[in-house]
Amino acid sequence: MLFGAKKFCFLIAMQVPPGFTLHILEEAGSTNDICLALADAGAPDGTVVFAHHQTAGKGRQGRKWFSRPGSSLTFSLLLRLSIDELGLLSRFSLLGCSAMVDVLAQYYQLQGLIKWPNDVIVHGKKICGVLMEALWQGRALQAVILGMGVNLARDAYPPDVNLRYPATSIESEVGFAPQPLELLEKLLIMLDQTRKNLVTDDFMHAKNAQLAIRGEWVTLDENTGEPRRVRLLEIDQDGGLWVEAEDGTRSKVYAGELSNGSSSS
Ligand code: BT5
Repeated sequence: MLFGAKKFCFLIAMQVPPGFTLHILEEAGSTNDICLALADAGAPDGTVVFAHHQTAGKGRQGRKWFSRPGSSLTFSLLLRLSIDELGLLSRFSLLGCSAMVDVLAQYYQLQGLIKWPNDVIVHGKKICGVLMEALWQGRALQAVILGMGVNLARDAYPPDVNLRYPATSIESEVGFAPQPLELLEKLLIMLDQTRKNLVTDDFMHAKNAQLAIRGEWVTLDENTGEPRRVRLLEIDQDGGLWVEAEDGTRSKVYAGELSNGSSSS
């Protein structure tokens, strides 16, 4: 079994945009894990692993990502960073979110917003999650893996699980569900375009315009055991999030979970 993939399917039902190499799998545990293994074996920038059925999809900190064949898009993209991009690692989750927001606007007339650090929400509900992982050799960054899960149809996630944040799908929002490979093609083109702007100062200004719950009070859980109430200010050039505490002090955070107070799986 190659890299944990059960079956490789070589029927390519989409135009692969220039610069990308697409691996289509019938079934995989986690496309991120397969992409990490391909990166470790020397696969180039632009390698994409797509799975019709992802059986062990993961989020951050060991959380699960739910998906369903035909109703979800699950894929991972391998990026080898240029010298200019190397100092901007923290912008790469935003790259995935930003491309998704732009695809939602351009093709589905939906206003998506970036819920820092790695979600896209529509009408206050999560439609897409991004999982960025890095492959290191000692202190040298070898590759970045950008894994994205998108809810296409209403049944993309089980109705009976208690998610950390309310969820939605493209079908729930616009009345139809795109085909997974159709959306993948749109997203890859957008990821490629957006990546060209990643190194510019304007990138963060543009992302702040897409930031969800900006200016609002939320609960920030930084895994310290003591979640705190903060007001969301803006994302800094380095990808950190400026927040204001109830006593007016400002600080920048680099990891954490924002919620309205309730949480679960
Ligand atoms: C994420 O993590 O949202 C990142 C999800 C990335 C999934 C993709 S699929 C392709 C690639 N291969 C992988 O193995 N992963 C990536 P996080 O912010 O930690 O959120 C995880 C939480 O989202 C879970 O604990 C659930 O509460 C919730 N969740 C799970 N599935 C969901 C879904 N389909 N829609 C909305 N929320 C979901």
